[in-house]
Amino acid sequence: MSLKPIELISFKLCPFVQRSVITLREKGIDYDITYIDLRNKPDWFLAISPLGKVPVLKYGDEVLFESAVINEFLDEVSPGSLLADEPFAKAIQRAWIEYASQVLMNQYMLGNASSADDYQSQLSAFEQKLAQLQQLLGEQAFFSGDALGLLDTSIIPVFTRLAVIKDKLSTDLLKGYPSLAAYSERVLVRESVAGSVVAEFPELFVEMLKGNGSYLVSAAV
Ligand SMILES: N[C@@H](CCC(=O)N[C@@H](CS)C(=O)NCC(=O)O)C(=O)O
Repeated sequence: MSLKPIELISFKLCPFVQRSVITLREKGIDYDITYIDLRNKPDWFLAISPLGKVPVLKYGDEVLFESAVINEFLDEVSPGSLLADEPFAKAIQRAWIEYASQVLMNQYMLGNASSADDYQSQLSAFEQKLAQLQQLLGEQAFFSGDALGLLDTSIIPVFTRLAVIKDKLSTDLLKGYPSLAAYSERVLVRESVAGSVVAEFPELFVEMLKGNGSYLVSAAV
């Protein structure tokens, strides 16, 4: 199947866009990427994005939004599949992809918590999710099973950010989760993942946390 030109509208720090970039790269699909500033959204972007959110995928003259939907579309129009075949197994993967969105939101709230109390309550919610994720992973190499799938492309942005928090802020939030730490090492070195964020991502990410008055940065907890 020949594809129409693909352009992904992105914000350099957005984990939801990163999901789609990983998917594009895992599937070997050619794409262009256009970065916008979410604090100053261009009119052309507001005209095509129903919720004013990235990612938006331009497919020829048409427009698609919502990262999980974009990823399934990309998966369907390219060879091979990153989702399970069997309907129930596929449904479970979709359910956990939705769950992964909640983990990303939780991680955002944790990073941007500005008081010790808020940080602690976000941390306990985040750790509950890490425990559930570790249980879900079990002995598997990937959340999707033996091979990386859409569930992985949806959750990996969490690990990209945890690695920056560890390297730049000396806080290892995966310390009590050895299987997740091993998973993180396994996936972050993949070309599709390493190339899914801009080279200056770690600095930009820490700058954003600082700008939001992050307790994680100020207390170097
Ligand atoms: N459910 C959406 C979430 C996308 C989202 O929240 N994007 C954020 C940036 S990471 C955004 O564009 N926010 C702009 C705004 O809310 O004004 C998806 O999965 O694509």
